[in-house]
Amino acid sequence: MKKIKLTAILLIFIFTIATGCISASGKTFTDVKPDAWYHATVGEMTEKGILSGYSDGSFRPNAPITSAEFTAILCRIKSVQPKSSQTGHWAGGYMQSALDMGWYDYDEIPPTGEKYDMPIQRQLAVKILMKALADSFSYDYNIESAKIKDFSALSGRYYDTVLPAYSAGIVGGDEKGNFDPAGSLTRAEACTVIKKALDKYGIAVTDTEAVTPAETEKPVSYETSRSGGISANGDLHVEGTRLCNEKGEAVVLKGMSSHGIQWFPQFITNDCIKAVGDRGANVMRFAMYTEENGYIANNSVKDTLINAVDNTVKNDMYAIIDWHILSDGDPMKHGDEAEAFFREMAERYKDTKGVIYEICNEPNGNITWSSNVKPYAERIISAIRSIDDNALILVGNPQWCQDLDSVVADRLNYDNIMYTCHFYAGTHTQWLRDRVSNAVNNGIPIFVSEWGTSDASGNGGVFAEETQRWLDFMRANGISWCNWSLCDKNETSAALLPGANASDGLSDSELSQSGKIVFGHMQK
Ligand code: IDC
Repeated sequence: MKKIKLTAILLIFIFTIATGCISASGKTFTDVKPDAWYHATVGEMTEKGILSGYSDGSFRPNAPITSAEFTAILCRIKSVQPKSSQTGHWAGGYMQSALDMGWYDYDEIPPTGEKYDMPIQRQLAVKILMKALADSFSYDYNIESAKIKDFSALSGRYYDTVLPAYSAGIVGGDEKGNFDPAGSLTRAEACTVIKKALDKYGIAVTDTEAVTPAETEKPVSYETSRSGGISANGDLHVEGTRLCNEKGEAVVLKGMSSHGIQWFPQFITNDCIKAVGDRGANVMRFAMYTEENGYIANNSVKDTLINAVDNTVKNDMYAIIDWHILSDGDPMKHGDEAEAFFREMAERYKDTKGVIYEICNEPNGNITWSSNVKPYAERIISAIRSIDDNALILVGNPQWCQDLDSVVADRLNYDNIMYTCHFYAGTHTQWLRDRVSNAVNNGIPIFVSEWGTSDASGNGGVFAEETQRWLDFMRANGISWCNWSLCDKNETSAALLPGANASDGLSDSELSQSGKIVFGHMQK
């Protein structure tokens, strides 16, 4: 009985793979189903090489297209040559050419490059599309404007391109008749409007080089600037025991650690990260558990992590990628997986400022620094550094990051390394602060990448007095920190009360007792 059931499930699964994902052209994308409205168009556009899918086999039809992607596609269709550009951005040359040809104006996408990777507004996309491809701009104002239910939202500077596009049937509204001029354009919608314009103006695309997501996946650039953020400090490095910015000035990072991202992805959305930044944090740490249904059993948490890191950088905050070993405390256990993972992350973020690697959360159990953690660290650090030679890397140590004495006795032979100390105020007191002082006095740079106001279980307390001693100590020593944890779990270390909703910011009434203390110290 069991066998039959399993076979049936397997058959359904194989059937879905075989039929569910093939686009009209024969290109396969895991997320473009035959019954999707954009199925044929995406197939045709990718077959023609106008744009392509992602290396993981997806097309991400509902993801917004950026200014750089959309403009570069049209440049390539028109065989426009890229001009020289100072931005260092992959599409900088195309953006300059398009600007010079008047496809868009200086203020719409400033040539500094900082907005190239932001989603393009629909009204601007249609303007660029029409300037690039249209041979006629005729329209009747009364007829076309009446078609657009939210016409009042359309900026006047786009009338002479959006209204002709309506007239030519290249764009239409949504089911309610709205155009949503300031909204973003999805990749599937971009395919559709480009195809309609090509058909309408009889443009044959023969030899286009596709805009590949490999070009567009990196680097991420920030959209907001915060004091203490990446735009102010740039890439960080270590001088002596201090963390320093690009100018060599000492900096301190303060912020939140996520809880396990396999359990609480709702608190690492863009809105939530922004809310944390708006409360004064300049760093976010993402705890990607290896065990407990984390990365080893469920690789897809990596996508959640990447999304969160990208959003953190866009919010002008530093991002720590935490390989969160815990219930299995020997970092060597998943050394192969760790190395492959960190190589991938380093490739992805080598040109992005502000990404920090924490290679083993908390080694623990029957292991030692010199025989387990140090060799693991040497392996992972050299892998990351072979790709990004100045990446800032945080390294854990045995006894849940309290065995600093072993580090003092046998430190790693690399620059730009910080060693982590983790404390929970109800469990770890003056004796651990003494170890930190001893380490610092011996030239060991310390980063408190995780600490809690509770006891070591994540619950109990809040231990406000001991927390205050630790905060004063870290402040006096210029030690950077991340607090455990940004979630609404019913445990005292959680910064948010059960049911908190971060999509509209974080109000005082949503902060737990711990959250109030922690956020109260972000800017001090
Ligand atoms: C705790 C969480 C708790 C979860 C447990 C096991 O707060 O909800 O059930 O992990 O996954 C650490 C770890 C961190 C712990 C935290 C509190 O890095 O994962 O989170 N802690 O126990 N080290 C010391 C304490």
